[in-house]
Amino acid sequence: MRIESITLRKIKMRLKAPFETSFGVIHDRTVVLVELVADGITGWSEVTVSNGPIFNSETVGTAWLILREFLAPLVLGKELRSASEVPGLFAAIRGHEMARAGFENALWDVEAQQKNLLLAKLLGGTQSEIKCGVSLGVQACPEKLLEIVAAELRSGYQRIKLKIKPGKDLDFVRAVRKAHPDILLSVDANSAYSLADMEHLKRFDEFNLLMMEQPLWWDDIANHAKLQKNLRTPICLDESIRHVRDAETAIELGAARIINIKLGRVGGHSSAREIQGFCLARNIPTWCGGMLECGIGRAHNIAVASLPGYTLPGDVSASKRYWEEDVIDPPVEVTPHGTIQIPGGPGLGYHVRRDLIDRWTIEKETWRAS
Ligand code: OSB
Ligand code: MG
Repeated sequence: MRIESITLRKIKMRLKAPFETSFGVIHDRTVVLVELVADGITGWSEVTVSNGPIFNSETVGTAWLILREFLAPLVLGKELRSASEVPGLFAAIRGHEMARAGFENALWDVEAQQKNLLLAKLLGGTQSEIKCGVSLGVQACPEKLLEIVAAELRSGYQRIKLKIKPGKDLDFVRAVRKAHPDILLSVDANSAYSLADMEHLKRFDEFNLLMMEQPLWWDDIANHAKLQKNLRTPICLDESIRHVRDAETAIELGAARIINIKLGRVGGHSSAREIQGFCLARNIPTWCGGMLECGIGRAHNIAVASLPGYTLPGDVSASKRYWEEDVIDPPVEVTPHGTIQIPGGPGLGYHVRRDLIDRWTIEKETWRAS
């Protein structure tokens, strides 16, 4: 595959409802999209950065800069046999996983189309449908949260994850557990606690949670190991896992019993596959996380979650939970039993709606191979 051109754009998309986490409230997303052309075939991907450095250190602005100044020159005009060669081209670049994933993942879409294969199949996917859960933002009061939980369970979702933060935690989780004694229930703190909160965090053990996601510092693995020794609830790491070596450290130290794999956070499909393979070999359950993606990122996530070892319901859910209108056709839909069917091929398996993307584009830049 010869990489002929790359177009980067920003599109503005407003969420149907604001999403509150311990790091703040998100009302809309500036979605960075990559459109990459190789051998006349167009591949798409989404750069899953937030507007500010609130989840990890990347932002819309840093991703754009790194993609333009450092990554684009390394791929433009290059002749590659497979998208799996992209991480090698980027080997000298430190960090900026979400930016790197942007180019690599778009090339995976091209490669799948060129081989007339569904991306899920090209990556080694074996499941015909994936299990879906929902991630619910922090709510004003437990009563409001209970209403939302009931509605999501009626839609069929197989696991409920509650965002928590100090002051909005035990009472909310207790109310949901009391109303639904048997559901798969988890919490995600997005690094809102410290080791000084050990006694407080131990109180979550009474709720029989599937997991507690990233309670401590975003960039810390060792202290999660100290916490896990004192908790019955399994810890799942999200923010702290950037590559397979982090997953290895976490598992060897006993810092996590479950790993959340996010395609952008780990730098793309090759890295996600390494982590998946590593966890599978060690019987560590994994699941696919989400970053409030538009349809393009969502389609990539669906492909990822079809691989072996993604045994727990993930955060990949229906387009209509986030957007009035999505940039893919059909939008992502969830079955009444809480799954997403893996689409037919080739490539992402969804049609990309360029008309909508063009209409919503607020900034665009194209680079061509000389
Ligand atoms: O920690 O998983 C997270 C959204 C934005 C940033 C971080 C996280 C999340 C979610 C939502 O939990 C997942 C989704 O519905 O896409
Ligand atoms: Mg998380």
